[in-house]
Amino acid sequence: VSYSQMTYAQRGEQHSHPLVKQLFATMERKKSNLSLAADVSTKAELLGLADKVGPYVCVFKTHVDVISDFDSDLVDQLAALAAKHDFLIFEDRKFADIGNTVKLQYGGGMYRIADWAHITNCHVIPGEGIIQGLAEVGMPKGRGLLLLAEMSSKGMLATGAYTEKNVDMAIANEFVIGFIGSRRFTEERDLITMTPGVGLHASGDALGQQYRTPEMIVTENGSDIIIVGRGIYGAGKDPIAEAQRYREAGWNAYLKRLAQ
Ligand code: BMP
Repeated sequence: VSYSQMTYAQRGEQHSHPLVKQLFATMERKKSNLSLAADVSTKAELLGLADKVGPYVCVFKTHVDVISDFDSDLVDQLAALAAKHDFLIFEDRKFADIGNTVKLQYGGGMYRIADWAHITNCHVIPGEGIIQGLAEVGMPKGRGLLLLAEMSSKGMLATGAYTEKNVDMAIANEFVIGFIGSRRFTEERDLITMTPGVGLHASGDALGQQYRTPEMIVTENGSDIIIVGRGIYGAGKDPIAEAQRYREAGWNAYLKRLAQ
């Protein structure tokens, strides 16, 4: 039986990676396969969004390098909100350098990402050394890595043999817990997929983003988690109401998949 036919709870019980076990348990507890892409530019906005939308998401996705007043208190407060609302933190860093450099970028600098982000991600353009470098920092801390097997934007180049290479590298490296992409990629090791570019209405933006619905992504394509940003907090929206709506849409798409 395919993992896409199993419940998140069942998959959590049999998964070998403690972080993924925790993720699936959280998803089941909160009945949420929704991740918020919190692309706001100040500390106050980020923490405000985490406190409001936190109850409805399993993963809170950040781009810390767009926060104009970043400081270490921000990550302390974000960690406290993660405990309060029961979600994991994913820093969408998209590392893309040689192993030695990404080790420095992941563990150090002003962001110290490995100290607070449960999940991060990378491009495999540099070859397998990037995964090994990140693993040296993240594995001892119990973190997990996603590979960008595909992207959501128009004209993206991660296709065909490149995507397949991502899958091979993910299977071979214990630190990898899954992919960013539009679908389930493999039945090996129950590697998860998280999908950005999800929207109930909009078809895209002026800079190449393309949106698909939760049903296309979760029911038809077998992805595990939908990532939604502007659909929830965009101009004129009520973030709590939209988060509830996307949570329900994502969960119903999952229930529909199980019933197929
Ligand atoms: P929005 O729903 O507002 O379009 O935001 C999508 C989020 O997902 C952004 O944070 C973006 O950086 C991220 N993302 C994406 O859109 N496509 C990808 O292929 C990979 C991403 O990380």
